[in-house]
Amino acid sequence: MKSLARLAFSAAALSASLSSAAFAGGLSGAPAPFDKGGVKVALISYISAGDFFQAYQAGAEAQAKALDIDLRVFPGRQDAAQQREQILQAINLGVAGIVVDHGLPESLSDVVQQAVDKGIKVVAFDVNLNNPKIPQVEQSDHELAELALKQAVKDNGTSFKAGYVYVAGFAPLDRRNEVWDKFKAENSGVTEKARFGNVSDTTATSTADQAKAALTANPDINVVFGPYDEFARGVKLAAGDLGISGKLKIYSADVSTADIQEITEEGSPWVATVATNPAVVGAVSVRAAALQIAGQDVPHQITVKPVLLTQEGLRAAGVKTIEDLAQKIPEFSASDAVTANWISAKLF
Ligand code: SR1
Repeated sequence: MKSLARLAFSAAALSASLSSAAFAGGLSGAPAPFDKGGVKVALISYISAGDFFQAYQAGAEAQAKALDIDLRVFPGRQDAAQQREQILQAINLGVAGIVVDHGLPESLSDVVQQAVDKGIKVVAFDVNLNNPKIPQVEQSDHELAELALKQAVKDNGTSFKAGYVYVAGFAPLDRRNEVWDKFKAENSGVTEKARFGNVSDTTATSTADQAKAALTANPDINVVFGPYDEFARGVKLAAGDLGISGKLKIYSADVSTADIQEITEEGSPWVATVATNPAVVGAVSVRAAALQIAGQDVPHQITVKPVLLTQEGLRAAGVKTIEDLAQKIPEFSASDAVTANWISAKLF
């Protein structure tokens, strides 16, 4: 309930701040078809549960509203067959653009090719569709993992016993995993004692169950690298239940208002995360579709850079919410990726 209220508030705030750019019947001074308005775009997600994906959707909706786009949101339920079906439904709806948010490339490539062949402009966020006509949006996952691990070394030195949370097959997690593999190869004092993880509609609680077993079997683990906020939440929950929060340090990816509360609370083992504002990433994805629909150039690789957020830094700056971050860190209020003079990209 609390998180629903928070989401509603964020979405309303985003929409309110953007709505002045659009008016019924299109955008003044925009290229066709945005001068007439009502351009249909589909947002087709593989995962909808969790703070990251809800905020990403809220940002996409806010940017769509500012562009007078009729955004059709297809909720993801980690179901590859359903996501394929939704892409076919979007094609039949006559959308001008499709944003594909996560998913399994092997079950998507032929249907997205059908969309491209029909002239529909497709954008991929965190799913490798390997198609020269489809721009790829990502959060610079290599840099994200490097920043988190650099902080882990700063705090713990180059010798520690690690727990690692990973599920293969998700593009951002696979890219972060490449950095973890390299990091271990370069730091012989770091031992991966346990690997676990789960991605589902209950990622945090399922990961907590696995973390409990892993931490109990390996009481010498003192660092956990869990580069997804739902993973970090699960490990923190397990550490609390086992009474070992004081001897563990968790390094993650992503941030939300709820995450900030968990990171900064007294005695929290979650000491750092590296993150973008997911609402900004959602807005960038919609802009990439809009620019293509308007016939304007879009780079093939679109990156929204993440920022290191430490427990110490958040506490010292008195940061309590994502809105606080947006006030203090320019990258959290807007990205200059894929903008144009007819697009309002300022979110907060
Ligand atoms: C299951 S993949 C989860 C990741 O997707 C997005 O890239 C977020 O950063 C999250 O960590």
